[in-house]
Amino acid sequence: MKTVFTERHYLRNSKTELYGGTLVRPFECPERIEFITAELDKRGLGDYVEPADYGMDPVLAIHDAGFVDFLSKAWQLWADSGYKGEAIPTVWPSRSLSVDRIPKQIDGLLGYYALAGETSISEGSWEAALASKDVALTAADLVMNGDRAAFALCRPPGHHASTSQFGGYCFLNNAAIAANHMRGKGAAKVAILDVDFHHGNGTQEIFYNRDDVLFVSLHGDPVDAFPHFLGYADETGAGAGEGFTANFPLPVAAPYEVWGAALDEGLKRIADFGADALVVSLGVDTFEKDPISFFKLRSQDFTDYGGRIAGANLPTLFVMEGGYAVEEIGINTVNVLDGFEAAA
Ligand code: OKP
Ligand code: ZN
Repeated sequence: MKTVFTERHYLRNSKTELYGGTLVRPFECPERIEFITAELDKRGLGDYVEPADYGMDPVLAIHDAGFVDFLSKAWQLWADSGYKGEAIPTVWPSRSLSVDRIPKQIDGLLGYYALAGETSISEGSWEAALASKDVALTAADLVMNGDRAAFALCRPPGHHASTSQFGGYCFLNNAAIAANHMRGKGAAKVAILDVDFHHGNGTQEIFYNRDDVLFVSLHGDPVDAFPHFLGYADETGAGAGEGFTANFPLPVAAPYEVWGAALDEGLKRIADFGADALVVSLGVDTFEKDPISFFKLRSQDFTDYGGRIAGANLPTLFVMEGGYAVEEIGINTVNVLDGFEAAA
C-alpha cells in the first residue's frame, strides 16, 4: 500500500509539554515519523506519495469556523502578547465560570478552545496541522479511487480534536475529516475503528448524532486514562446516531488476549453495520513499553491484529494517531500494515 507523507510535519516541533508539574520535551515529537519511514524503507514498503492541497472546505465541514480561525492565529496572538514561552492554556470555562461569551484575549481564547493543557501551541503548529489533514485526505482519495488500502502518515495526530476543541496533541481531526470526505465521494456508510490507546473523544463527538458513520473505539478505561471524561461503554450515540457509537474501555495492564477479544467484537459491529469503507485511527501506544499508556501488547501482536482488520474485507484507510515508545514505533506500526497486507 502507498504511504502519504510530507516533511511539513516538522513544522510541529513544540519544545514544551506540561507533564507531571514540569515542562518536558513533548512525547509527540518529530522523530516518531522518522522511525516509521525508516522501518517502511527497511522492509521495502516505502512507496511514498506527497499530499495534495484540499483547502479549507473539508475542514469546515467538520470543525467550527471560530475554532479554525482561532487555530490559524493563536501563535501570532500569543507572540504579540509578549509571552516568552509557548502557548499553554491556564484557565477554563467550568461549572462555575460561564461559557456564554467567547473572550477576545489569548488566555481566554486558549481556555475556550482547549480541552487539555499538555498541548502547547508553537510557531508552525497550525501549518503542520493543515499538512496533516491533507495527508489524510490524499490517502482517503487513494482508497476511494480503488486502492485496497492506504497509509496516511499524519502528524500531528487528530482523534482528540473535537468540533471546537484542541488538545491531547491534536488540532484538526484528520480521521474525521477523511471519513466525511469518503462519505462525499460515494461511500454511503463509513466505519471508524480507533485502536489508539486513548479514547477518540473528538471523533466520537463529531459523529455522535450521525447514523452514516459508525465509531468503534478500544481504549484505556477513562476511569484511569486520558481523556478522563469520555469513552464509557454506555456512550452509544444520540438521536439518529443512537447505536452508532461503540466503546470498549479496557482495564490497566490488559494483555493482547483481552484487547483482541474486544477487537473481534468491534469488527463484528462493523460487519453488522454494513460499512462501505473503513478508517482505522492507528495509534500504537497500546504497546507494552509505551511511556504514557498501560496496555501490554507485544510487537508481534500488531502483526496479528493487522490481519484481523484485513478480515473485515473493506477498502481501508490507516490514519496515524499516537505511539510514544519512539524506538519501537516503526516496528509496531509497520507490523500492522504488514499483517494487513499478508491477509488482504
Ligand atoms: C494523544 B494520543 C498522562 C497524560 C496524558 C495526554 C495524552 C495524549 C495522547 N499522564 N497526556 O491519543 O496518543
Ligand atoms: Zn493515544
